[in-house]
Amino acid sequence: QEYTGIKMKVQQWADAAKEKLSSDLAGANVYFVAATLRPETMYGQTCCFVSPKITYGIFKMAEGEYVFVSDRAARNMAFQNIFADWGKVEKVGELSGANVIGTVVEAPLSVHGQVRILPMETVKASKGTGVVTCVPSDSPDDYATITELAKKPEYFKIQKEWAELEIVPIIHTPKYGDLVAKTLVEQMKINSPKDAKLADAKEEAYKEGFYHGTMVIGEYKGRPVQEVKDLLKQKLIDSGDAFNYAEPDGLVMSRSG
Ligand code: ZZB
Repeated sequence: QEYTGIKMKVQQWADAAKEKLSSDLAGANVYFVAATLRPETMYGQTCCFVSPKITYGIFKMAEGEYVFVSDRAARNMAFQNIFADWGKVEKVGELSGANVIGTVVEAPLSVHGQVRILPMETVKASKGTGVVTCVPSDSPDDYATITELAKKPEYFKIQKEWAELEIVPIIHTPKYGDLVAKTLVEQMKINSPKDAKLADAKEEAYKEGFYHGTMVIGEYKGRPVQEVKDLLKQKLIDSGDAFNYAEPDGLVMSRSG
């Protein structure tokens, strides 16, 4: 699977994270790296999800530069020229997802500029980096989760307004309009982030967005998603805001996941 790793630079750590981090990391650049298949949707990021149940590591990428990802992702990254020394993983810290909720990060290309780290219970430790950027306009899972978070902020130990950033249209499709994920979640009567129908909604959103979607924002406004997906990915890579991150499929990886 070939992902784009989006670098979301920490602006302000949550208090619980600050207490646990070593002081030499305080002045360094730390990036939450979100693995995405849809770089063309980055304009619509409204938060970034981690699992409160996963323990993440902070790994050295270059001098003064660190990434916040799962251990499993770090092991993969070490063999993709993402870290300084081939095959070598240098872990400098460890934090549970629960400790970083509320952290403020930069969201490259997003109309919102900065967003919060929020909890998502359905993040899988066995896929990507364990960090998932939230695009509720085009990802049904994200729409269902952000809706739930805004409904029960006390339960999730967040501030309600962190989950209420405006959902702006990114891609128009003839079938589902400008907010594909919202439309699908409503049409399919999905009421929970754990609803099994989300798998079908995701499949449908991928297909419609890719084959029939047109950008309604950004420098490629008016152009088909199919034409601009790779251009936007390259733009993020060229600006230093992203890198390619691949992972092998199949038995070996799923066992070690
Ligand atoms: C932003 C985004 C915008 C995404 C969108 C999707 C959509 P797949 O297809 O199963 O490989 N993701 C990444 N890692 C995880 C994880 N560990 N656990 C749960 N979800 C994860 O899934 C790849 C997509 O699932 C990624 O692309 C990421 O969300 C999420 F508009 O990034 B995406 C219709 C989907 N639209």
